[in-house]
Amino acid sequence: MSDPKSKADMIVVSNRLPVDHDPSVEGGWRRSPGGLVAALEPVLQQTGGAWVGWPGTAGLELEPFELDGMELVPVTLTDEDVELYYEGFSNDTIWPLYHDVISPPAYHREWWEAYVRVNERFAAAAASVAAPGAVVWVQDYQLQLVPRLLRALRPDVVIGYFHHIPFPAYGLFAQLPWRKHVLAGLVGADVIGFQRVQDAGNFTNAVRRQLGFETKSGAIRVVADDGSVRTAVAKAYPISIDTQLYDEIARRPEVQARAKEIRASLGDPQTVIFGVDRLDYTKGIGHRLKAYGELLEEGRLDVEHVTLVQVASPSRERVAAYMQLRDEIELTVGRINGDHDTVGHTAIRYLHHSYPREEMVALYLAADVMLVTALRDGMNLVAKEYVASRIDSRGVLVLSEFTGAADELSQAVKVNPHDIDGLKDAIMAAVEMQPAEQARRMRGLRRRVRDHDVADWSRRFLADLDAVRKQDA
Ligand code: GDG
Repeated sequence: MSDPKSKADMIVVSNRLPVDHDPSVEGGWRRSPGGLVAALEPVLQQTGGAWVGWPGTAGLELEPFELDGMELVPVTLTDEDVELYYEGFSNDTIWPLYHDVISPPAYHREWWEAYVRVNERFAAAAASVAAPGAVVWVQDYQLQLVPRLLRALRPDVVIGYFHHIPFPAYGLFAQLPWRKHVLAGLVGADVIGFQRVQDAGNFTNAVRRQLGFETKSGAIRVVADDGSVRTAVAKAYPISIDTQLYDEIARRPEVQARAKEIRASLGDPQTVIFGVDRLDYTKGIGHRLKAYGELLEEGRLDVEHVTLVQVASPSRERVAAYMQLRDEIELTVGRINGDHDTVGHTAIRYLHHSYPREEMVALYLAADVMLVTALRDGMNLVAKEYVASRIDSRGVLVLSEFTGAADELSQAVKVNPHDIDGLKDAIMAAVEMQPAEQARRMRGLRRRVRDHDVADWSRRFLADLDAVRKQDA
């Protein structure tokens, strides 16, 4: 990669750029949707900042370029990097380990070597674009080594890191053969952000036990190889959504009309239950189907009056655990539908697709009950999007206590998805909840997502980084 034209004072580093290379669309770039982009784009545009990331196509070598007031700095990944660093170490080692080993993590030395190599490449790209004293914000578990590598290259910059997924309890984290390297990578940052207080606690505990550093209420005394000492801070910054945008989309007449159309196309059942997740074993889709299937079996729910719509968006389709999960889910859906469908009514409308955001909001508006039954989830934005879309203050959110969102969304119907009987009772309580009670809970939930949106999240994180910068200066 050649040196970018100009240096930036604010830089975001993430596995993916906020745009995907796609020669079939005009201009050659398709914007990735999502909260992170929505939150950070205005900040980068104001500061003339840069975004370092992979453009989403293996082998693509591109010079840095400008898009909508941001400098985009593409990092090249070969086919082999994608297989070993991304699908391998990131998604088949770290992802299952950090989600409480719901699926067994695989530990392969050549995956780790690729992870180190690619993290070095990201750190070098960030170092080349950073102005003196710049603020660099690294995102997520694919890049845990970047803070330390970047600090070695550029001791002048202020480094933040945000971890979007859970940080596991010590007894699980300790399995990782490269645990010391990963922790040393992360404490290279000045501020290390987590979704939940519990994640930050698990992290500082691991740092104490593996690196021997003293920690006190989130402040970590980091001792470098040369004996010099600095302080890093580990703290919770629960991420959120662009609440205003969901509210606005839900008010559009065409979206409300579409919600009615969806219900009609399902045969206008009394109750529409809805789930939407990436097809991932962390999301508890199988547990949800089991509970729903038993309720139909026992006659507590009747297929003439209720339908479950399950959107499972395709995800990580080249990783073996995901292929197996898809087979299991589709077998279960087929069985339940085979047992309970009538000619006019279906028990589960299963959709293995991705939909535009407007369609998602229409589905949120069409859903009387929203099921979020993750076995482990950093935050879970679907829960917040459902609440933000319910401008009518109706609908019931059933929410797993193992999501970050459960810390904030206290008026949801909380469940332990491992407890199938408890989950069944929670679904029934949601189906039978009176409108007044729905409204009371939904108003409280809406207040929370209105007052804490994604802009508030990035403001809080960046304010803490700015305080470090001022201190250094
Ligand atoms: C990770 C952490 C944390 C899904 N299907 C479609 C679609 N989506 C959108 C949802 C939501 C997003 O994808 C999924 O976000 P989640 O938070 O629910 O889950 P992860 O993808 O696992 O995200 C998670 C998050 O990072 C942020 O820090 O909350 O814990 O695992 O926005 O709406 N969007 C569209 N069509 C789909 O079919 N348009």
